[in-house]
Amino acid sequence: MRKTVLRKPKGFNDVYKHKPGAEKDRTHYCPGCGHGILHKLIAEAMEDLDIVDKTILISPVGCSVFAYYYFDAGHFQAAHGRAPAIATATSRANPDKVVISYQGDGDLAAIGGNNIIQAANRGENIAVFFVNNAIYGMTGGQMAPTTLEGQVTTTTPYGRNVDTDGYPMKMCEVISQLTAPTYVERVSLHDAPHIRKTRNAVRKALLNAKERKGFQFVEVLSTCPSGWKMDPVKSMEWVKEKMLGMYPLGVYRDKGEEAKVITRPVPILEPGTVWEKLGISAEADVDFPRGDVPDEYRKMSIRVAGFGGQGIMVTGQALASVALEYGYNVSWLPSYGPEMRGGTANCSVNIQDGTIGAAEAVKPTMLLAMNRPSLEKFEKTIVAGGTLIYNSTLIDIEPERTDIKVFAVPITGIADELGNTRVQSLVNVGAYAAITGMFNVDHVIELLPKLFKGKSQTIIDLNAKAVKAGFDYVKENF
Ligand SMILES: Cc1ncc(C[n+]2csc(CCOP(=O)(O)OP(=O)(O)O)c2C)c(N)n1
Repeated sequence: MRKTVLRKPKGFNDVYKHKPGAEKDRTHYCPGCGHGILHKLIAEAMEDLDIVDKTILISPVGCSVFAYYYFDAGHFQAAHGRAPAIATATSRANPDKVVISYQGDGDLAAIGGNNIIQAANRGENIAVFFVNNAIYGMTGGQMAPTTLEGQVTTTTPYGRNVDTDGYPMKMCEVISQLTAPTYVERVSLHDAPHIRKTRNAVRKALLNAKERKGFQFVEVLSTCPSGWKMDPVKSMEWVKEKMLGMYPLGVYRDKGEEAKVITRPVPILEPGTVWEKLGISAEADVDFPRGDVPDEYRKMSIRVAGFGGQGIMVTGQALASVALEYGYNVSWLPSYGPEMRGGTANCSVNIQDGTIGAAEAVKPTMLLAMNRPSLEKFEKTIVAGGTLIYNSTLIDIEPERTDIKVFAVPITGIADELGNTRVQSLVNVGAYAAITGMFNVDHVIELLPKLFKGKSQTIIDLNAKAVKAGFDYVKENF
């Protein structure tokens, strides 16, 4: 006797545990939304094509931003419209993987319009699922490039006027003008027979992607009952009655048997290859022997924060540059507030022996807080057992955490005593060297001409004093 087993396809997680309130075994999509249907078709195909362990999904900005809650795949979340660029890098660096770029019409055809065209034109080995619901769903129903003529949205309250707003954009037609794409089809989710056709298109695109047969583009006409302000049944009818006329279904490109397997050299970012070609030496110029660094300071993820003009970025660059000379892997990532001067600024620095995963110090092992707002903002992010260095000249409150090591160093005061507030950065480096044991203070001073290349000897000497003063303060007081 045949037995029907109802279960989730293996391409989905059993429990959506990344989702807040994970015990609720359902998605965040509105009733009648097409995203859920397409998700299911993709998840089933992943299982049937045996690519669950090979799939990396790039989720966009839009209602499907949380696609990573559901799929049992690798994930990247891209900035708005940038999924094709992230997918390109992911696919090129991982030629054995199946890379999916999942995008809405605002994401793909508006802000990401150029991204998708360039990726298509390069014939990247990616499968793009383009959900065309003729509206910006997530942000409350604004006009999208695909909005129909006359369609009322929150930004076209009198209906889309093609004279002022342009014409609905037909992405399958646009993409299929290019030479490289392998497979381009438009399908729809408005009833069961068309969902079956969509199922086939999804499978074809993923099979081609699995075989590395270039660029796959499936446009899926979909519903947005919330954005369209219609019930789900009416929404299905609306797709059929209104959208199909503007967006004819069918295959726009299928290279079929002629589709070639596309292989590209995998970029290798090893010292001596790309570095050499770029004329950058990956080797440290000065070979500094490392001192005894306690275990807790061997894998540093540092947030340096303060206001603009406090030498925040220079501190971070100096820490990273000195560490490089000791043969550590380093990264430096600046983050500026929107203001030009006097605004907040912070940077993340990683200093480690192993591979650096994320450049941003989301949970730093050390915070160097130069002003009060920075302390208030970032103190809670320090990992338990981590270290806080704060500028006690300007910060007049006590840190709250009791599970971290705290060093109150009057950084601005020390710099002022040397006659120039601007040397705070190197006071920081000196204090850092004393606390962590990671740098020898003489080595740091030896490196100053390189760090301040082109600057006068007076400036170099002043910064040497700053390093020493920061170092000595910590050694004498802690
Ligand atoms: C750089 C940037 N600009 C604008 C936004 C606001 N925003 C979020 S989602 C969205 C539109 C999404 O629409 P669509 O791609 O059609 O996806 P849907 O929500 O309909 O699935 C916009 C404009 C943003 N998050 N980032």
